[in-house]
Parts: sequence; C-alpha cells; structure tokens
Amino acid sequence: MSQRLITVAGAQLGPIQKAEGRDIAVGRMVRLMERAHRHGAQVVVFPELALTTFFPRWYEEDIANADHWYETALPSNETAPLFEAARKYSIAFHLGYAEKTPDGRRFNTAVFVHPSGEIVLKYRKIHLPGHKDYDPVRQVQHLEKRYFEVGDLGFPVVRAPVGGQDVNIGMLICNDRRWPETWRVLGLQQVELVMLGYNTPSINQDRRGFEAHHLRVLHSHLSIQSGCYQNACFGVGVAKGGVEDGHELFGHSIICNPQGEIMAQATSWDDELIVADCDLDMCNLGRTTIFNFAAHRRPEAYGRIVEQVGSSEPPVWQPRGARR
Ligand code: CDT
Repeated sequence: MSQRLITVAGAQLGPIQKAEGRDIAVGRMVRLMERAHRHGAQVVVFPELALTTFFPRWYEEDIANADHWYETALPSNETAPLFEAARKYSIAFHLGYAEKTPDGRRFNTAVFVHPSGEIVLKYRKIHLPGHKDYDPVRQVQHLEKRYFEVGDLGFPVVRAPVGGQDVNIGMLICNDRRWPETWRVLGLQQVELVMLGYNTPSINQDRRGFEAHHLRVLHSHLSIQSGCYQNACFGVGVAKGGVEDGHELFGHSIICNPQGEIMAQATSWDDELIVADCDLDMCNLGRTTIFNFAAHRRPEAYGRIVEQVGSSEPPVWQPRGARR
C-alpha cells in the first residue's frame, strides 16, 4: 500500500530570559534542527515568538520602547543561521516571531520556510488574548492586544512540497488553537498539517477566577486533538516552556494524528525534540466519511457563527400554567 509519509519534528524550547539575546535562542534552535535532521525529520516546528522571551508580559507605556522585540526582516543577521541550517540539512521550518512591517504595523506572526530559505506561507495571529492597557488585577500582564494588531491574512492553506510530498499546510498561533472556527476554516481548505506554536502560562493569572493548574494542559491538548479529529488533519503544537524571569509556561508539546490521538509528547519543559512519522493518507478516512464536509455540513444553520460575536440569552420557557 502506498503511503504519503513525512517525518515531522516539534522543537519545544525551554525558557528564554528577558536579558537573553536572539543569538542564544537561535543557537539552541540550530542545535534542535541538527537533531531533527539526525532523526530523519523533513520539517521542524518552533514555538510562537520563538526568538525572545514572551515579552507581552512586560508593560511599556511607549510601544517604541518595545521595538527591540520585533523582527523587521527575515532573515536578518541574527536569524540567518536558521536559514543556513535549513539549507544544510534540507529541512523546512516553521517559526513564530514578532513582526514589525516597513509601515510600522505589528503582528504576532508565523512563517513556513522551505529548505531553500524561501518563505512559503505567512500567517498573522487572529485571536489575540489578554488586554491593551495595564491591568492591576492581573498578577502578570498579558498585553498581546497592546503589542499586536489582529492578523490580516485570514487562515491561508497552501499545497507545498515537504519531504518529497505535496502537503496542504496551514498555521495557527497559540490562542487560535482554542477556537473551533479556526480549525474549520483550515479544514475547509483540506489542510493536512497544521503547525502551531504557543506560550501558555501554567496558571491563569487573572485573579477574577480560579482554574486548577492541571486543567491548563488538558485544555491545550483537548483543543488540538479535537481540531485534528474534526478536520481530519495532523497537528503539531509546540510550546515554549519553563520559567522565564519567574513566570512559568507549560510544555507538553504534542504531535497529533487525524484520529485525534497523540503520537508524540514532550516530557520536559526544556529544549526537547518530538518526532513522528505522519502518513498523510490518514487524512482521507475522516475527510471521506464522518467529516465529508460536502455531504454533511449544513451552513444554512450556522448563521450565528459569522453573524454574531458575543453570546445572547435564549428565550425563557415556562410551564403552561405559569405563562402570562
Ligand atoms: N500566547 C497565548 O496566546 N497564550 C494564551 C494564554 C492567554 S492567558 C491571557 C493561550 O491561549 O494559551
């Protein structure tokens, strides 16, 4: 039986401290690319905002003081070693980074880079969590709404060569993974491999509610596993984990198959490679049976999904005798 097999690596990163430069992160990433190559991987997925600490936890009154966290060009002198390693090992890579455009717009961005160094696909994060202004109620700030605009590229999918196969690839970034709408928009474009990076604090820093520590990982995995199952695709969810300047991020990176099963999972909160052989033909079962969209979807009943943002209260039912 023929198989459309590719070997995929998730390159989880341990913490990057605020004072550490890109050279340190890039050096660690190149070593992970070497290891991915030795494991036979043809694509390596790095986390969200992989080149620096998770800077949206730090408030800056004047956003210009945050400029040093952003990339204005890819590759740059500092990121060039990633592109060189891709060429040397003939390995594609997915990279999350903070993007500042020539006209001064700021996005939380991911790119998929061909081994030649050419950028195949770019995605800008659409679901930005957190807040825009300093929030005294929070124990740790989460200022993505201050530092980034909502992504303006939609959820693109492209068919591109990966490891000798043509693969339908798409991307999400961190909080996007929790929203079924994002996966479905990718699924409607027959995505086969979803790459996503995340920086997720181990505890909910918003003191307005309580969330048990262990549920944070459960929710991450639930989101990725259900997204893969319901859209018949593979997913690679890759963390930045560990303690950054006293702030804990969980690891638990996974590679997931179209049945929603976890094929590989990180066990540390440090730099760690996870690898899985993905037979892309596995996407066909879901796509042609239970999630055969053309046969079974009912968009005429889904109007609220695109027409409404917040939820609304339902009408109230009362027993006949109580009705006025
Ligand atoms: N980076 C990111 O999107 N993190 C969020 C945590 C949000 S807490 C305000 C996540 O969904 O994992």
